[in-house]
Amino acid sequence: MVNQRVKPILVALALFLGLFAFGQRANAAEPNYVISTDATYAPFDFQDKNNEYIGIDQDILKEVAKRNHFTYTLKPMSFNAAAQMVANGQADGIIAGMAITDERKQVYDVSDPYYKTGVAWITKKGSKINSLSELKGKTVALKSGTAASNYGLSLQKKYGFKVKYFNDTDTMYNDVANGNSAATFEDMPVIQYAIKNGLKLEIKNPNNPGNAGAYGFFVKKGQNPQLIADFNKTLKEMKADGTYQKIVDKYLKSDQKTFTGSTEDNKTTWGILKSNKTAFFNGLVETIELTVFAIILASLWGILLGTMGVSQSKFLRGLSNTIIYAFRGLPLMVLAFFIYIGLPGVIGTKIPAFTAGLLTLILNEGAYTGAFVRGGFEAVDRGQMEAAQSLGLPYGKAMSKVIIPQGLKIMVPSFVNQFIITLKDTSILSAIGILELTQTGTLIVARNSQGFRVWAIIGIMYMIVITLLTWLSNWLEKRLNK
Ligand code: ASN
Repeated sequence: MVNQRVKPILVALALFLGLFAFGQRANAAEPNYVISTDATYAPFDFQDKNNEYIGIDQDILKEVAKRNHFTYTLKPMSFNAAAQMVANGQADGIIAGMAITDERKQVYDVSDPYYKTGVAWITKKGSKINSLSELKGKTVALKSGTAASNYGLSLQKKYGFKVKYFNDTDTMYNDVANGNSAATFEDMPVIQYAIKNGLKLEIKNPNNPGNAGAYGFFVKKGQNPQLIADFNKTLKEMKADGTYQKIVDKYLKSDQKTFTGSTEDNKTTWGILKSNKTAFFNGLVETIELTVFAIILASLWGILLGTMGVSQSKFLRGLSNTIIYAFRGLPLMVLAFFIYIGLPGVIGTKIPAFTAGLLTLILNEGAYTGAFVRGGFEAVDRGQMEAAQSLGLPYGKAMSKVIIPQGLKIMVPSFVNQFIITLKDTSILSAIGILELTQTGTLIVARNSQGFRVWAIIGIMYMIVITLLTWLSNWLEKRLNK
């Protein structure tokens, strides 16, 4: 598994260096479809207590795949990123409680509608705000990229509220429930389900949803017509043979806890740890894998950049400076989105999330490493190089025998620092749906609403890994300084 993941990194690095011929060979077609989804959108898309994706959407999709003999890889992430993945060709289709709108029809092809929706406006339970005009000057929480948020925005001028964006529905709900935002806009079936399951919010327009419409399954325009045809055919069959109704009833006629586990499991820290042990463990492994690969590859890349930065060639120095300047200047998340969501649309090759995340870390951390490696070499006394050369050592030998060993010693504390930063930076990659520790935490909180306990557990897990990493680095440092 690891090999398969690392190989595309090398290919992607080659792509970045302009060796496009390399990239073409890696362009093997996926044997199955890639379908993106919203990571937390109950009752349509959410995780059960065994971390399996379930919900009305997921059950329909499973049935479509089964009846049409295809397999698929599911990519759960924020809705906004999930939709962009399809628009950019990173995913073949999206099922995410996604409303059919005219704007979306310009970018996507869409299936027949499969579920009725409309936009609700929502406040905290018992809030005295009863009309939209009372929102003047107050803050409204919206979820990036959604139809409900566009609807909210269309009312903003008229009612004079401020807006604040979230990436997922649960965090947005919490912001209103905690009283930070005065209201929010979200789809009627989604908020109704959450309230039924105990969320302390209130719908202000229960009988009068905005932009009434329906959900559909989307693919990129002009691509995968077969997938749409399969979906429509199966949807019709399922409506006729009762499967569709069974799926809907399964979720709407029972409590969310039936799927996500008892409150007992979720109430105590021990219960949370026990009932989510596999998820925590897998998240931890993913974080460690990302960190280890990133540390090794970014260090190698950084040492190369730093060495280029002190070389005799003006061209290599310029190149090193430019690369360091560019990748140090880019925020990590922008780089991750660029590689994962932007690049595939241009090069026509899907990049797995892990590969994209690792490449992001290598480029970003490598640039920082390059900068301190260059500085470390420069810090070695100039006289050392002159002395080595006057003793007859050629430049290369003088570098490898005299300058590099001394420079490396100077750099050791910076390396240790960079390793720890790399570990912490892996959490940003949760934005592209990598199921590392932070994303694991987000999904568990979405299920049990125990933010304090879950984030405390996740925080402690990071601290343990950071402590181990620091010990290891200190040990290495001592050995190097002997
Ligand atoms: N209901 C949203 C939309 O149609 C999608 C979502 O939030 N999962 O834009």
